[in-house]
Amino acid sequence: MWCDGSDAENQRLIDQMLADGTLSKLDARVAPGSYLHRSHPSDVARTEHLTFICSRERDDAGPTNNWMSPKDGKAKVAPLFESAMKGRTMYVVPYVMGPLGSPFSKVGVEVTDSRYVVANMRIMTRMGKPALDQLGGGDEFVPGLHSIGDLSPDRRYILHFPEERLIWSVGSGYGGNALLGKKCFALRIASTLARKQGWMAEHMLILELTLPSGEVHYICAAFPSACGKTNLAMLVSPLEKQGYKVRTVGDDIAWLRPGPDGRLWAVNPEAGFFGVVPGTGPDTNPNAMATIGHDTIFTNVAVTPGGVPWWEGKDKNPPADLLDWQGKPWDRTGKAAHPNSRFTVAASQCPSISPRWEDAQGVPISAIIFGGRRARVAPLVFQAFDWNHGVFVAATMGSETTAAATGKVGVVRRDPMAMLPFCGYNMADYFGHWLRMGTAIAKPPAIFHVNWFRQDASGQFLWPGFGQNLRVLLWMIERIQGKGGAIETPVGFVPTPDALNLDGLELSKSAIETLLGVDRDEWVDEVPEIRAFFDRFGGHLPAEMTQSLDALAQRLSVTASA
Ligand code: O2Y
Ligand code: MN
Repeated sequence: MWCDGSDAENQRLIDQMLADGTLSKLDARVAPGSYLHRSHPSDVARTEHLTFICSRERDDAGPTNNWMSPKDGKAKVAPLFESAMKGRTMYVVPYVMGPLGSPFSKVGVEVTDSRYVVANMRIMTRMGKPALDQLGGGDEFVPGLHSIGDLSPDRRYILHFPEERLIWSVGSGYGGNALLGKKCFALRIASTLARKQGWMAEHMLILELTLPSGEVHYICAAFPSACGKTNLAMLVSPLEKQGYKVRTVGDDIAWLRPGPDGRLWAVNPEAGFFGVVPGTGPDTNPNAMATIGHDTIFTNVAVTPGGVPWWEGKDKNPPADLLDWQGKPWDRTGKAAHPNSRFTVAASQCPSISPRWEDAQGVPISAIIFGGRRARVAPLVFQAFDWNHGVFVAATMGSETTAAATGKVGVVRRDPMAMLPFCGYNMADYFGHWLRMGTAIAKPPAIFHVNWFRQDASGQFLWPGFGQNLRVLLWMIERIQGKGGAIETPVGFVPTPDALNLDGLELSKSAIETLLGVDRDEWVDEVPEIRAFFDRFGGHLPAEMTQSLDALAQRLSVTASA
């Protein structure tokens, strides 16, 4: 069936899914137009260990990707597709990543045997007739073959063939594994295209910040999971009344390219949000709550028998008769909603969506933020000295694992540019691409690093919460304007305590000192860890990366003797 993306077609698919139990309708009074899907209990998240880059040379996938040769990948996985769709309908889903009509958009075609995937792709991309119209008579599209197979993790593979610009996915119907436009195309395949064509496919939110003067800045930010990316993308400005407005352009992926004005310009290739539900509440993310108040597909949340969805963090009062994410009566001990339960919703429903979110030319980027979750070491914010230093900061960014992600707490995982699972080629070559891009952008964005998760000695978070992050963004803008006060430290420029607007926050002097502190001994300990991380890349690592590390070590030792 060739999907045209129309409302009528979508309604037919939804009716079929309601009939066969793939979806259930939620209470039309509290969640109008919304549905619940329960995935197979063994198919609840992206599966990095089953995700492969199938380049001819192993070296082109690099040490951080799983690799198979294209020949081996096809020989292993083609048999899993054999007869997999027998008795099912095969849906042909043409889609556009990027605003319709934009010269920077790209077309994909996903062939799938999952109606749920079709319904999600319709929200997450510009799907159906508009995609065929955009393709016109051309043949430049990224093909993707997807079957849920038998959903067994033993017969699950997500393969990317960057040299053919091809995606194969079998054995999963979930999120990043199955909605091929998202991580598979817009990051892994797109990153290889971008490298060849001189642009960048990045795992970044895009936000718009308007100042009382009317001056508008666009900021990209890359964080590993569980660092508040969606919350920052949809931040409610605590200073809205004073004229500081925040709007959302994208929450997950940015395609960036140098513009004719020498700046870096970004488009959000996606049309929707596939966000984590638990933790989303009226206090943490009111914009997300309003966005998902209607016409939303929920996957793996809890629900009352009457169809009211619920998840941890929605409110403090779980309904008495709740069914957990697997549809069993909730025993009130474990999690009611799966920790990776998701909402799929059109970006156009977001109250904070920017009027320019579908601008065909994109938006000009003033700053790029990288961040991680560190109890110590990284200060609240610092600015890189220049582009190349920013690339080093991004390439070495680390985040402490949370129990949900790995089962181990507090282990530092290096996740360069938050792209570790999403870079479609050798990550060291990717650092090289970033460095080259610096020479192609006459007016590069300033680069910053943030850490909202710094703790005091007793393990309490020092920063009062995501809602206050605007204060840090405003310091960045002042730096860009050549104003914000800063001191030079071995790791970068850190705000002087009076340069941050902390009015109204009850932060003690010592808390501010710790938040902005750069502890030499802690950073000295980072150096060999970063060196060991870099060693993994062997001869592919650009010399600039080791030079930046040596320079950091040098600045730290100068500080020591000073
Ligand atoms: O588990 C999944 O399949 C979803 S992963 C995901 C979804 C939306 C945005 N980002 C991510 C991610 O893993 O970075
Ligand atoms: Mn993501």
